[in-house]
Amino acid sequence: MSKKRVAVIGAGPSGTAQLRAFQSAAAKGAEIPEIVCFEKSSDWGGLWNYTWRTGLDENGEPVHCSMYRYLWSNGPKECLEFADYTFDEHFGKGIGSYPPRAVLWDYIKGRVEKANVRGWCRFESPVRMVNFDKATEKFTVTVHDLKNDVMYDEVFDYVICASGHFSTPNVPYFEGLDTFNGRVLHAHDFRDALEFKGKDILLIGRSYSAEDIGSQCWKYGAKSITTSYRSKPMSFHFPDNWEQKPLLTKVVNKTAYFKDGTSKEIDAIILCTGYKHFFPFLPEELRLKTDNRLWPLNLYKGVVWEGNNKFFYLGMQDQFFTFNMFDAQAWYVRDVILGRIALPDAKTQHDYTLAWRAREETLTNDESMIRFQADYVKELIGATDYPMFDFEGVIQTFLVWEKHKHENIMTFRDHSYRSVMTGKMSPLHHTPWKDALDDSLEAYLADGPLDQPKAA
Ligand code: FAD
Ligand code: NA7
Repeated sequence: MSKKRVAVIGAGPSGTAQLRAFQSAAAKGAEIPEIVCFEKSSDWGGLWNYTWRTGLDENGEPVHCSMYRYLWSNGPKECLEFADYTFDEHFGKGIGSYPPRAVLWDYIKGRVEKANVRGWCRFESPVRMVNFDKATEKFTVTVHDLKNDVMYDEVFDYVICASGHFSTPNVPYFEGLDTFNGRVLHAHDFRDALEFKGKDILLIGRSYSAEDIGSQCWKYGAKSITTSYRSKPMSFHFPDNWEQKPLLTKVVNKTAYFKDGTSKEIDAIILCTGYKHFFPFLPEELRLKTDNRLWPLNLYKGVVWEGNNKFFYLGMQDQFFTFNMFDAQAWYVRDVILGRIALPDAKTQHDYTLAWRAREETLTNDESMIRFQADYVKELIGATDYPMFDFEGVIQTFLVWEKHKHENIMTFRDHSYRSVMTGKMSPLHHTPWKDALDDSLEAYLADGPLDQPKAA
């Protein structure tokens, strides 16, 4: 009998977790299917694979990357650590708790390089469509080989969608934007905070992007930062040149007007208004439709598409847990495909997701949300051979992270935490975050501060 075939769409942290999950089963002697991972860009790492490009890429594809220069981890690395590949193993020494993007990208790549699974990936190969044939119970995946500009179809038994959901911007309209005499962009297209040095900037939104892009711009010398919220203000103590306003109502020339009747002169507007789950390569019956939340519906165990149990999604939830949650999901999906986990009937699946949704709707604060996601990840790990870890330890680290952010949003990254995987305390980084202008891997891993490039 010919080998079963599995298609993975996307080689970001979720897709590469899936590759590692299958490889680890094979390393323990299991018979595994043939795995093909289609990745639209030319390298793996997903959002962590930075590009200076915005708009369309070198192949005319929408740029996937939403990350920017100088991005440092926004949570402690001890909360996202892989349980089967620690930071200490990768770097050969302890490193600080909030590494810059390049350092985390290196870590993500290190595990799959060690697993030797790059040969399973086809790069510059966006998936254009997936169709399921009810008669044969197989998927036809249509792929665009960008290097040779050839479209082709291949047949698979299972498809795993790991294409991410922080790439297609949600871009609301505000009156006057079309005649605003300054720069308007979405967070997705933000790249270099130095562009806003000396400028008065307005950010719309109150979540991670607004908080972090505002902080970047503050660090690199913006004159003032104004954040404008729809629901409620952020609860941090911001520096004196950062103020919070209710929602923008309109812009006239360079004046922004807010719901409370106040106004402010501004040079640039950055829409930190989140992202859309967007799957233009999927037919209606396989397409997940959700906003950014902890419990999207129609996914049994958060991963199995209830409408077709041979189709899976990874990483579609809003995220406190990231890399190790993607691992838990990937290991679970692997074990469904390997027949190690039997799925219940459709009603039981749906009742299960509704029960989690009901609990999700009772969550009132960050701690309850973190505990919710921790319970979910723990449940998945409990069903597989992914190494179980100390969840209460990670939850406590998240809570101290929150406390540090509330003490001072500009210094929280100067703290360090203990790894629940190794039991070791991470060292303090050699330079306070606000003074570390060089975000390179070399600068971060050096034993002391390197000569810093002058911010232009
Ligand atoms: P992605 O990283 O988005 O990867 C998806 C991959 O799928 C990409 O490589 C893409 O090219 C590919 N793809 C998409 N469509 C197709 C297609 N049709 N065919 C083939 N390939 C396709 N998390 C943290 O833990 N810490 C942080 O500090 C942090 N900071 C963040 C900052 C920003 C600005 C953003 C946007 C997110 C941040 N995140 C952070 C969360 C982030 O979502 C995860 O860390 C992680 O990147 C999600 O992995 P993923 O593989 O699910 O998706
Ligand atoms: P999020 O966390 O999904 O937040 C989106 C924000 O955008 C949130 O504050 C929303 O306000 C706001 N929003 C959305 N639509 C509007 C409109 N129409 N008007 C005003 N404000 C709006 O996205 P982020 O980009 O911040 O974070 C995504 C990931 O990037 C995250 O995982 C980080 O790790 C990095 P609301 O709060 O609903 O009032």
